[in-house]
Amino acid sequence: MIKKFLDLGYQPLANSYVLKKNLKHKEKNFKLEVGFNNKNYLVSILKTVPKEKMFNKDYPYKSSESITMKKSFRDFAKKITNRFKPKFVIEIGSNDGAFIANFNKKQVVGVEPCKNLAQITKKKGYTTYSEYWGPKLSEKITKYKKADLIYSANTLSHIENFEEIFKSINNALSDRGVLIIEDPSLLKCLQNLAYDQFYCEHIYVFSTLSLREVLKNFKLEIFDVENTKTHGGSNRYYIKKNINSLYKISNRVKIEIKKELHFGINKFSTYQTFAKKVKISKNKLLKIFSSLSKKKLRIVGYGATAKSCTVLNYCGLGKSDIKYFYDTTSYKVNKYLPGSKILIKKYKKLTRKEIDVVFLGAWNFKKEIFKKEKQFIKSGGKFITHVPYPKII
Ligand code: JHZ
Repeated sequence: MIKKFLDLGYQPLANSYVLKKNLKHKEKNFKLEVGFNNKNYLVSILKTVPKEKMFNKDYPYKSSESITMKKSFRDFAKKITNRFKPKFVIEIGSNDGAFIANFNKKQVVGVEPCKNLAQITKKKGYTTYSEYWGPKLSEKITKYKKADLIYSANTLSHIENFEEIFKSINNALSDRGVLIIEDPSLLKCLQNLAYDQFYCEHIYVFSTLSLREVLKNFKLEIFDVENTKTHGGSNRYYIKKNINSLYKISNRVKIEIKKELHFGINKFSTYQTFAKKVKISKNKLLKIFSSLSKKKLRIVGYGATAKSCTVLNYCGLGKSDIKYFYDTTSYKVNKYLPGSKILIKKYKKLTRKEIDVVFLGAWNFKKEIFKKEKQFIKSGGKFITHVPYPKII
């Protein structure tokens, strides 16, 4: 049974940035509630939005916007090439190609339903299917040759129907093949009080425990797991078919599940505590904004993320709190954040001439951003973050 534990209010679609001419139009909102399933330990949002409304030709998010992400994909591609020596690789959710760019064009196929993104890798000569992953597509791609490596980062947690995902993966993967998936870690999300990991696109936030339960239904099993720093703390799961005896189940899987159980990831009370702390976090963040506004400080945002949408709309922060956001993504520039309708400006190096305090929408890139904005920090510029608790840095 799925039991609700968190109510983040009515929210617009997180990646639907608003054009100036549509500012007066009423946006479609949906109720963002999060629940826990005590049978398979899955944490999911309760009301989902049709995929066509979210993942289409206007999808704004590009993985290559960050140096950190590009490097992380490059290093990882090298690592798995050495470890598994794959001959045929499929990436589900290839975005703008940050991962597949590291492979030979004949060796890799991308799947990317957002046509604007698929176009980028197609133009570079990479075979890219601009369709939703599912049984038909998996059969089409692997009719003559099964994949010995399937990779999917920040995508499978965005697909509601497990039959669609994992049955198709089982069909597309060779018996000795490996599936590697990477998604935000539920344990990290709970520990960091990162409630902004919940929005329309993140249907699930997986734990090792819950993913292991789900995979059982599809004759798949996790044989290794790694914690990564991306997106505020993610897990990279190495998965194989049950019948594949090439890989032994690593002790790391046991250790990770032990860690999760120790935190209480299998208990509803853990999520009730989390929800209480989220409310406290909201109040603290509002207090910080109100004290800064009394001092008449100039506050802007940095990184108009999907996560920011949840925070701003849940906390009721708007134009009077944050003058504008900076973002490097050209598609987002000169549009407005959904719900809060804060303007997004083309990124410019931060200077004290214009700005006193910066709200870190892309808190997951804090290190990269602080490195870039050394001068601003040196000259007394400050940042506000809400993760793991609201504070001024
Ligand atoms: P970032 C998206 O979430 C949506 P978001 C999606 N659902 C998901 O799961 C994750 O990505 C993977 C900008 N930026 O990665 C670029 C700067 O302006 O936290 C991006 O717009 N300057 C698929 O949106 C945003 O911040 C910088 O220096 O929460 C980062 O978005 C850097 C580093 C980033 O994902």
